[in-house]
Amino acid sequence: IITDAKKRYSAGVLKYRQMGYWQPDYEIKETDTLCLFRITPQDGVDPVEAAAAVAGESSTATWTVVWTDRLTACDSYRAKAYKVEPVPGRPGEYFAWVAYDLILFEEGSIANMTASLIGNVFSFKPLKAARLEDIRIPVAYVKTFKGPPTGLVVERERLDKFGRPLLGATTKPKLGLSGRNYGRVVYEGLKGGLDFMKDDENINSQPFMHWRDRFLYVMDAVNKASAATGEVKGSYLNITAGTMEEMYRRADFAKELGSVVVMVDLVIGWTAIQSMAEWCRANDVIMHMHRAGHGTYTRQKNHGVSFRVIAKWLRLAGCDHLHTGTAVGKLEGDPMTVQGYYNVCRDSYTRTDLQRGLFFDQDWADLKKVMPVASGGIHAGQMHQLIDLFGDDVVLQFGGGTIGHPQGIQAGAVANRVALESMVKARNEGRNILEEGPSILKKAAEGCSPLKAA
Ligand code: CAP
Ligand code: MG
Repeated sequence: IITDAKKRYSAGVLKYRQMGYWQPDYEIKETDTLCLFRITPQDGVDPVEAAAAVAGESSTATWTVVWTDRLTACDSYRAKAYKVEPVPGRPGEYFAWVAYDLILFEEGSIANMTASLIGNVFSFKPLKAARLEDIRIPVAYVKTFKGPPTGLVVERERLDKFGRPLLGATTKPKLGLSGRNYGRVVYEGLKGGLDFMKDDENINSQPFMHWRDRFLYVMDAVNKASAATGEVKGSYLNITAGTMEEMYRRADFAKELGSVVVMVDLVIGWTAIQSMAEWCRANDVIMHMHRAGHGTYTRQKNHGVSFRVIAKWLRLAGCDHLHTGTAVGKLEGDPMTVQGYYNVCRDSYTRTDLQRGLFFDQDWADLKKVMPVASGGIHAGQMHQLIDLFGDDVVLQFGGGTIGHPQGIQAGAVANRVALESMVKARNEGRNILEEGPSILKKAAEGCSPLKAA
């Protein structure tokens, strides 16, 4: 069947490259959106024709020329593939660069941009596989998005916490706790020294715990822990639900209870994300983004969408915290590539850096910065590696690495806070924490039995 399908592929009346979608001498405009696709053409399909087909199908083309083309300013509306190169060390794969005119996208709409860029093209017959590796969004288009509702600078001011990473933990087990027991976990974690606790991605309003109970018990725990420690604390209340109406209802209740933060999952979709960001902007609430589902786009190296592109879209759409990977925990990730994602979240201007997977300069045009979140199988013993990799502007989140502590949840939180503060102190004294990390932790553990046990 596959062989037949390949045979049946034909560009139609004219090849895409002849229709103007291949322009190797194209002069890039400052206002163009630039995309880098990794394409794997079907056997026998010329890579340049495949690149032109991607440009065509993600902008104006269909499989044949149409009379109505002549009724538009078709030349500027066509996206232009302007460069194709083999991917080093990956036979059969090519990088294809494509430029899109500003007029092709609606202002302030990720849904519209993605309907073109990752719409039909990913199931297009001339390609075995396609991956959107990187994107340059022009300043003119960036300025049509409102970006993070709070941003990391204002978040630190509101929390009154500076000069160190923030600490968090995901309440575990993921599902099954009653409201009262759940609230107890939140209290213990925050009282022990964490800044944030967090709902898991799949906790919404199941029979064992209705969402209102979760919110009530969690906020009771947050208030008690704040009073006991004198610190601003929060717990990301997951407001993900089946409809926008229900999400707004949950967000309003979180705000009414005094929560500083709400959380949504990536799976709610781009328009829902932009709407919730709008709500957070209007209500001065931090928006935590859990990237649940991203692996379906990002994991395969030859097909899908890179996380650096998703992170760029999310910064435009507006979130304050974003799960960005750890490179050292239970989930896959290469340290250099992951650092590239952090740059996308935190830079004012992201420079091209091929080692970190960044193919374009990106001017963020003063859009607020996103606080990245490192999470997934990390623990106090990796504190030196985490601080070395990510610096201070990050939330380090230890779920199992807090709630699995042998002496209890509060002890787990104490161990993480002491490990963090001793490592930040050592770094500020100019010590090489990557080399000395384990001995710094052992020394700190002499005065802290929870850290010793951890
Ligand atoms: C972490 C976590 C997070 C993942 C998400 C989990 O728990 O709650 O959902 O970290 O991954 O369910 O696995 P642990 P990412 O701390 O106990 O591992 O941050 O990469 O999106
Ligand atoms: Mg989780």
